[in-house]
Amino acid sequence: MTRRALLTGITGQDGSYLAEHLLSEGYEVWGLVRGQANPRVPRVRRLLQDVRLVRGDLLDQGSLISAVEKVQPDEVYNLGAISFVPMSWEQAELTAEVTGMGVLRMLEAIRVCSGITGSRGSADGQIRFYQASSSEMFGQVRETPQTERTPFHPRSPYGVAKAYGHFLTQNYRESYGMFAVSGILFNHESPRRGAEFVTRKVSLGVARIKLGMATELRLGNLEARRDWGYAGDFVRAMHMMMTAETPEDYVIGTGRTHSVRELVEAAFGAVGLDWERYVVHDRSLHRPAEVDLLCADPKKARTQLGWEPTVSFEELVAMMVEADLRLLSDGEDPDQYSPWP
Ligand code: NAP
Ligand code: G4F
Repeated sequence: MTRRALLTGITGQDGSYLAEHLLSEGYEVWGLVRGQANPRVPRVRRLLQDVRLVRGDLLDQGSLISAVEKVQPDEVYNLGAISFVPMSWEQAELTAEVTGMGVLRMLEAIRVCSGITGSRGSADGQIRFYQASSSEMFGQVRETPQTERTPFHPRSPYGVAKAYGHFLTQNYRESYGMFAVSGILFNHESPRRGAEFVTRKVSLGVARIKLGMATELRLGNLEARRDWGYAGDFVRAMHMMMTAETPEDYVIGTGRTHSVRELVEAAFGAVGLDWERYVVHDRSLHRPAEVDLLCADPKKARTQLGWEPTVSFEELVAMMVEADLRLLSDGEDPDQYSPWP
């Protein structure tokens, strides 16, 4: 029997990679799209021709119930969110509604459509649920590296909303016996990453400078450290969690950490330029509260799921810079209308 998956966040980075992966595994893939004329839908139609679309919004409970009823999925991947951390200070309430309460609405849609009314049923034959949790929940980290048992200390409204969604997913598993899992994913990037995130801002900035289209790149905190991996590797982990025998939460990351400064060095180095001649440190890009250091301990995913990342930090940076050189040379600029500095 063909398995059916419903993805929220299909127009985002992870939605596109996960859809491709699930299609390659023989799934029928459905993507939830919001809005009356969402400008990112034509890109999804171009990139993912075999994905079917269903309308709905994480802000609208009824639309999620209708989507689940229509698609009758075996698996639901909740990737939709306000995912840009600085935006979560500017629009904290919206972030709470989409990134936090959206998880409740999706879980409720599954619960209602599955007819789960009592407590602790059996997970057999139920719709399986994946929640896109985040290493931002660790925030001001209590220990390094971070594991599934590291306590949370979120530092942004986004991190707080993700922590709510994370605990709620655990709670539905414990309350209703649902097959509901959270992947605590560390930063993962690709040529499809949004231009507002630092890796893509850097790869686009380097490509513009190399092509003579810009003379400087303005960045905030160069000392922050992240565990950056490749999105294509990380979506495989999502699917592995959902097809495991038991529903459990996993930390997914490479186990290596680099500073923004090292990212910049590697990206400019990939095209033979000295970053110090072009990067301008801009204090206005610092955050009200920063997450200084993230580094995963992915041992549980390695031993229980057999998951391994395949792309190194250096390969990832080179891949992104090369892709942006090609894109800009072809006359495209994904950052053209970005509202973010
Ligand atoms: P992304 O590129 O920013 O995509 C976010 C998606 O959420 C978009 O498809 C967007 O759709 C959708 N969305 C926003 N508001 C919505 C609403 N009201 N209803 C339904 N959908 C809505 O994010 P990503 O990098 O692919 O990340 C996927 C998920 O993983 C997110 O939940 C993110 O928080 C989480 N995460 C990401 C990382 C990472 O490093 N990438 C790490 C940990 C966790 P529109 O086109 O309609 O705006
Ligand atoms: O690329 P970023 O904006 O990603 P951030 O805040 O770590 O969040 C991403 O990863 C999370 C997982 O840990 C996800 F949950 C979340 O949805 C998102 O995908 O910033 C990375 C670091 C920060 O410390 C930031 O202060 O880069 C620093 N940075 C320095 N200059 C900058 C800039 N970030 C951005 N976006 N732009 C700058 O100019």
